[in-house]
Amino acid sequence: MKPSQRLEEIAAFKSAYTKKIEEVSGEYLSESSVLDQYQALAEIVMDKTASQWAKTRSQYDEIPHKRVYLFSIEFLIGRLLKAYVNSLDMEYTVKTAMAELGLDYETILSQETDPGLGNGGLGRLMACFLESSATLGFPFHGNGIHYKHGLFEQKIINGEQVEVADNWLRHGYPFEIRKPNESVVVKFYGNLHSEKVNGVLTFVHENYEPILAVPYDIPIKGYHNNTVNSLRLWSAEPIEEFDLPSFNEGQFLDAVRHKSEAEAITQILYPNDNKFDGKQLRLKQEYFFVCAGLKRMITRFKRYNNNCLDDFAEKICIHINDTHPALCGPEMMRIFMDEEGLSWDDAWKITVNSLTFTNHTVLPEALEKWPVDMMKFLLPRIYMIIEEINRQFQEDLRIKSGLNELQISSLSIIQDGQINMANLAIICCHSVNGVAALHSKILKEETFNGYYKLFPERFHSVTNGVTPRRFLINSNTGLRDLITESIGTDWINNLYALENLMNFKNDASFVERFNHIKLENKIHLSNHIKMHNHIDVNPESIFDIQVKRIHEYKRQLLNALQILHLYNHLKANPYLEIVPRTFIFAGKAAPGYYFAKEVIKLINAIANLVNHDKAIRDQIKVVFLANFNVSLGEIIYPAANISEQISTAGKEASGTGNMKFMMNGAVTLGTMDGANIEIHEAVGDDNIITFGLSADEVSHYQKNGGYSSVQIYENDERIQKIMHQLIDGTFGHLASFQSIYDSLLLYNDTYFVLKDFDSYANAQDQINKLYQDKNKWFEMSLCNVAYSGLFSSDRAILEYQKNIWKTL
Ligand code: NBG
Repeated sequence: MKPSQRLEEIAAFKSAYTKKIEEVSGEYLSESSVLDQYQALAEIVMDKTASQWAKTRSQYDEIPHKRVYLFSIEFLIGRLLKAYVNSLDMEYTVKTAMAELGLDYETILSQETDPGLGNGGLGRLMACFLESSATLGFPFHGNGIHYKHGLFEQKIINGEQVEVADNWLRHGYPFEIRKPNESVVVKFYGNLHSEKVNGVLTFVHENYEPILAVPYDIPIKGYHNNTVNSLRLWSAEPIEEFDLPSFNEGQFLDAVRHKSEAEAITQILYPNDNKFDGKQLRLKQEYFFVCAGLKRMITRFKRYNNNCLDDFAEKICIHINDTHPALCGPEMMRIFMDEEGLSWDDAWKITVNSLTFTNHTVLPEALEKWPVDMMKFLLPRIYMIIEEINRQFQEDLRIKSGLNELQISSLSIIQDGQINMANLAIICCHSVNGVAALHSKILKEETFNGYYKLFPERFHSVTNGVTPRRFLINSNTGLRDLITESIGTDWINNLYALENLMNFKNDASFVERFNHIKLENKIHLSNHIKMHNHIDVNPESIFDIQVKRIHEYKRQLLNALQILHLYNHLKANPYLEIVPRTFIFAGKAAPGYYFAKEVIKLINAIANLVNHDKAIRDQIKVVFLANFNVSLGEIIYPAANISEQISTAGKEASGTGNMKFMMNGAVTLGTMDGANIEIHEAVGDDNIITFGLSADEVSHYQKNGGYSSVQIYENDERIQKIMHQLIDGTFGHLASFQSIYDSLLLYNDTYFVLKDFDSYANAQDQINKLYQDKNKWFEMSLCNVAYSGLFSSDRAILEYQKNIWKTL
């Protein structure tokens, strides 16, 4: 763009913006609040996006292309305003205009609440997939739940987690459009009776409780293109606001009861990650959005396909994100048979051919199993269909597979009075995939081995990815500009092009700028820490960071115990010089997960001990940042030197935080688990630090025994000392960590924390040495950026398109 055009654009924006402020607030700019300024910018951006949205819709209709509908119970989209501004290519204009108007752009952006409509990696991955698909110009739409309250806000009070309700809609949400005319009725409870209609046996659902599902659509804008896809979130409402007959009788409470029971369905997001919570309300949520999403989509399909469903599976793919939407299988059967009059066999063919499924965990406690009685009571027709799917599946095995009855029943959807949702998903879908190579291997060889032997062709692997637009381009602008000045702009849509950065590894001015950018990002995070935690940290120290949900298998405990050991070591050697280190943690624990909350408490207790001990001479600092969410992540990833990815091998399906850190030049300190294995392959031995048991070793111990944590304890004085400190009053007479002590020694350390302690401590020593060689460290950091191409969600989406959805 010519400079004169730019000037014109900025002037036009300024005048449109000042006018918009008056429209949204009834005030002149000079009198407006920051919230008004935010709302005005949001509206301008939304207007521009919405006109592209309409255009995208009509283009998709003109050139029919197979569409993918993604069903997920979580979409962790993060703040959208900056993402829209940048993807509309308005960043320069808006920033300059704001500055000229005397406004602070960052403060305006910070008015947006971070919609917490997900717990962690699973929900965030779906948001990355939406962004990448729109950027690739591919018709891919999300279906989920419009939770009134997202994931709780975490406060740390006296070193402990306190949960506060997250009211993200408090000021309204400018990026959604309510579509009441596209509402759907969802039916719960009731009973069935069968009757012959035109000679065909038909099931009629009676005495059900109807709930209205109302959609809210959020535009998903592609980066620097004209594609806008949709994320549709369903909200539960009563069919009628008031039950008038009850109201007339003066039974006011009865009248509002129905309203609040209906709304309860989409009131809260269950705050669990990698843990199944078998509450009936959760099952209601699962059926609610599956039923509403499918109904709308099938209605639309018929409208554009002469009411004919024949080539549904050629034109539509429905992707099930983990098992929460697995009722898509039986619900499609219900719609096709009961509403569209198809035979079982025809309905089944379309269902299986259009459904695909991704598994995201092998932890047994996370795999969903619903009690038969609950399903039967809440969803009588769906239960009937599940039984029939299972009966036919088993019948087929008897005829074709040569398996004995015991083997057949081990593959049953219904076992011990429970419905196994993963089994249901595998049987109803023509594709099943894991999210990193090791995870997919474990699915095939262990978790789903019985099914793998039956349907080897169904099993695939797609390593996760993350969007470089949010996690590098928009959040690390210093590095973005350096990269673009060095290698041009190709990398934005083809992240593999980052490899060209290796040509600059000996370029002194590049090296200096690269290091300087990291330092600036660390200063930025230090300021955040100072403001929120009132702790002074040294930006020149190694920023060693572990941010993710707090979970035993992720082993924040291993990190914490190592810090305690390092503290003991420094106390015992007062003249020892190490490279100063700042250990940073963030992450939420599920409110009911006692052990995880104890770990948060321990980290804060260690922070309190270490940060105030003058004898340590500020060589180490420990910080726990409250309320980890997407926006905080965007400040943290660019500032990291070390990315802690230290799960017990075999337990972390993939991890995606590891990729966000890597893209921003952090070096992974990790076990050979999840996508760490692919990161290791991409950067080579010299640019990652690995340690600990392998997944095979862990699995061997789990199957055959032979591990004794007490034995490790008895042979390691460092471990004896830290174990005693957990219970001997080191952290004050009120703070004792007996449950952590017991889990490690009395219950033999399920997650192999003590077993891996020695190799982890050695790895930390190695980092201390490596970091002292400034050139070496720079090269390691650069390699991580340069070889992060594989971890773009663009690559992941292209693989899904080619191998799973068959849209390429
Ligand atoms: C999580 C895994 C992560 C993985 C994400 C996205 C669940 C059930 N699974 O390892 O724990 O990166 O899914 O695939 O939340």
